[in-house]
Amino acid sequence: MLNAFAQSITRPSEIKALFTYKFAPKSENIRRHRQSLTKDENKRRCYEFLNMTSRSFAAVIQELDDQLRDAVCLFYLVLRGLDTIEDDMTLDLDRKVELLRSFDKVIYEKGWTFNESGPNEKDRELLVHFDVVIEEFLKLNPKFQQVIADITKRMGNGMADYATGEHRENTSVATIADFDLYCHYVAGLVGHGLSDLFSASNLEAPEVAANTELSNNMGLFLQKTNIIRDYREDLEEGRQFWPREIWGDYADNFSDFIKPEHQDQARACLNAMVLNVLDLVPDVLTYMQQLHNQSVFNFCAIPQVMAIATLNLVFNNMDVYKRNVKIRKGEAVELILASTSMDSVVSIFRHYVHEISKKNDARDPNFINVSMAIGKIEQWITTNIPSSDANARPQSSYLTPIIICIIAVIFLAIYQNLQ
Ligand code: IN0
Repeated sequence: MLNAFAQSITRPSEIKALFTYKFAPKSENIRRHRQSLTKDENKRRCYEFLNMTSRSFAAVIQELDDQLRDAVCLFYLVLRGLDTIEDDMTLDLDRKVELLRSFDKVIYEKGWTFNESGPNEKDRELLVHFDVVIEEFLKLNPKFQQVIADITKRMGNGMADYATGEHRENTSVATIADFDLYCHYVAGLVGHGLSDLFSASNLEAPEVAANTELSNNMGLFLQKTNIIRDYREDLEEGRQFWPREIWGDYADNFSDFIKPEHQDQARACLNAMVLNVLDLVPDVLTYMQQLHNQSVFNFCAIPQVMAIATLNLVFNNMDVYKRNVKIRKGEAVELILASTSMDSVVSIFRHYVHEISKKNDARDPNFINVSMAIGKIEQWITTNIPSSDANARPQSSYLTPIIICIIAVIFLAIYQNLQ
């Protein structure tokens, strides 16, 4: 925490946010939730696993209203289990594929545990004690179980198809269509599942689940931003998720981008990848605009504003090819505290898109396309957010001179009368 303060020492608003976040009184939702955990050991262990897998996001899940909290917690843990098997490069391919294609059955198998994960798999413990998760899953309302099982089946089979290279030539994702399909399997389907859970809980309207394209693009926006951010980490682990149809225009080999002699091409390729993600922003904003429940809105908005902040951070940033870049903790906390209304989420997106446009260099081969993508976002905002004009061009911008003229005229008149 201390180095979070150090990182944000020159940014008072982030320091203020870090204090507020640390010492803010816990919400009624969290208090009631914590109360219920004292009486349910097995459920308490599930939320312990959740906190283990992702501290900051776990807090957002626990802020969800009672009708939805447990279903989303277990959905998250089941997906983390599937992810841990997919990511495990030590597992024998046939064993991995068999597990991925049957995981939607595994979650109904009381007592099932798995201790074949590689020793350095981050969430290995989750699978070693997966019987705890299954026990809680089986207590869920069947309508929630059905949604989670359906998504687990489609994602497990999608991951298995990719693991067996059906959509790949050797190790890389070839076309942009492949790239979209892979991101659909590992993140788009999460959007489908969450929208189904939101509607099944009656906290959101059935339309939210009906519009699967929007739900899908909520996931793609997060996944594609992560894939750009994690270039170096993935390269070191022999993984390539950037589509050749994009990077092939800038280099012969995917690893060329870390070589000094390929810097200009590397920069242009990075910005081309960001362009591919910017096109998803209008759908992301349209999805969030349809949400009515405050806890669901916060749950959906926080990862999205983190992603647009990260997209701005990676745009034109050659550090991406050297190391894993991350937004400051202070910046992240400020975003969490600000993502509670559509107006503030829109002004956050507008801020970071504006930052990107300031870095968009006319010598960059993607300059025009990036400008157009930014134009489309600006257009979506002025068309869909009536008040947006308010905070677009501060009223004062053209009113002030008028008011000053009027005051001057009045003074002149008074002065002449006094003469
Ligand atoms: C998520 C998503 C998530 C949240 C809300 C609405 C969504 C709609 C569609 C798709 C995904 C949605 O959010 C988490 C956020 C998260 O875990 N962030 C990490 C940081 C990080 O970079 O990993 C954190 O520690 O804060 C997310 O990234 N994913 C996810 C997984 C399961 C569920 Cl239920 C919701 C992972 C992924 C791959 C993007 C789907």
